[in-house]
Amino acid sequence: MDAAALESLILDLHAIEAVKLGSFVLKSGITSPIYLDLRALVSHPRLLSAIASLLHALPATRPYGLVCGVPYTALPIAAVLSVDRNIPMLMRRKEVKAHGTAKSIEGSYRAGDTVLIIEDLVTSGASVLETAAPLRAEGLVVADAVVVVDREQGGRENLAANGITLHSLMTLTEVLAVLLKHGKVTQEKAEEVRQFLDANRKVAVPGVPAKPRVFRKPFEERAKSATNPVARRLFEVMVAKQSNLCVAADVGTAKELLELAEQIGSQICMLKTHVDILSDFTPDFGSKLRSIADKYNFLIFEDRKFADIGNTVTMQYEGGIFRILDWADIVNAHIVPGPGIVDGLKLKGLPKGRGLLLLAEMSSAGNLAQGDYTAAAVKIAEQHPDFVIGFISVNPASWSVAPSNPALIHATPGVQLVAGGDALGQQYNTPQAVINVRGSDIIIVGRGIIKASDPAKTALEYRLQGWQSYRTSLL
Ligand code: 5BU
Repeated sequence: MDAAALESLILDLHAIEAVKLGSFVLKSGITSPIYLDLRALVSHPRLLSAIASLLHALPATRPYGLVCGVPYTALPIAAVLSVDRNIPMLMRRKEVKAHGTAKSIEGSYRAGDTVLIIEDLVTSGASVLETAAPLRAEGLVVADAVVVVDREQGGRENLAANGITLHSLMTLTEVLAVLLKHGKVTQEKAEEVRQFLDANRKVAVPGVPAKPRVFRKPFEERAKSATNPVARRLFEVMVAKQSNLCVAADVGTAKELLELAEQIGSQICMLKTHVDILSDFTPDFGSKLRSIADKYNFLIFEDRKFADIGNTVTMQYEGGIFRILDWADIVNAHIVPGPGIVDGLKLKGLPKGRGLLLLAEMSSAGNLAQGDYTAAAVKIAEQHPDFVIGFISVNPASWSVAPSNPALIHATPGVQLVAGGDALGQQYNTPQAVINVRGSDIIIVGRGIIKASDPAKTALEYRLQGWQSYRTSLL
């Protein structure tokens, strides 16, 4: 775009009050003296259309056959570009519905198709990444993003670090220069904005800090300090497969579960089951799953959440229809009944070389497992290093009492490529945030993988992200 066209575009944006001066808290948490609000564009079809065609004219590094706007402001821009240029559009849902198709991407596409991301404004690049993640999880290729205004606050670099080249129509500096030239902003205010820009050249993507906040010992070393055989094996499997991914196989039938285990077995270190949701359970389920686990070298974790007195849990663990003790390497327990529950489970599990995770925290909103309760779980775990292998944790980096035994493992549910939640209180964090910021070891992913159109490919994506986060946290 030539200088005159750029100038006139900036003045048009100013005329529709898309540029505001004052004091504004941005999504990244910083307070800015300037705010660009391109939502007003929706009421100005000619300007909207002009911007769409200018964005289309920006040269992408890779030919694309689809466009996807970052919700919400960029949606009309993407729609206009799509219609004007006859390029099919995709839409990303901000909230993934827990019912129905539970799709996060709407529209027609095939894995391997390339998508251009369209955005109104880039600060840290976090919003573009939030749209890129579910597109990539579906096997789509994201190489370029076009944006109306680059705030020059690290977005370009953050996106480049994630394999996305940013192309912008204008920078905030250019906006400021034009406004100043035309007397739309005072010298004083322009100077304030400049100082602000200089002081905020780099805004980290929320949840993806430049440097990891937790430092850990390598899994190889932790394997050596484990006294429980399952804990040792789990660490060894994680290292051998370069995977800290556990899939929560929440499907309705044993048939689907066994199929899923075959599909994703090579990517995971552990498969988590809820055996009591399988409508077609038969007594040979355990041995069938075991042989798949042996074939692909993963451990089986039955998420039974025992919660009764010691004597009762011995029977629930060993007996009944499910005979969990026979086939599950790992089970978990609430500590609400007190330490007797561990004694009961250990009585049966230890002779068979099994392991136990204690629920120190939970991922659901408003849960009561926090503070002193979490600290009590740590205490009980440390008293049983031969049997308790670790915890269900959500944010172990925040615990007031951290376990001193390095062999104790943290496994965290509530993980998806995009942070958020479902309609029933589940809360999601990204693999990077869980491993790098919150200090967990294993990501447990359920619907994020099993509802994907290609679970195997999506599991691979989660494995790579989880492992990369772990590697980073070793630095
Ligand atoms: P999701 O589809 O990723 O939301 O599935 C999460 C799984 O982890 C599901 O099987 C839950 O029962 C399980 N879970 C959890 O979500 N939160 C917890 O605190 C515990 C288990 Br413990």
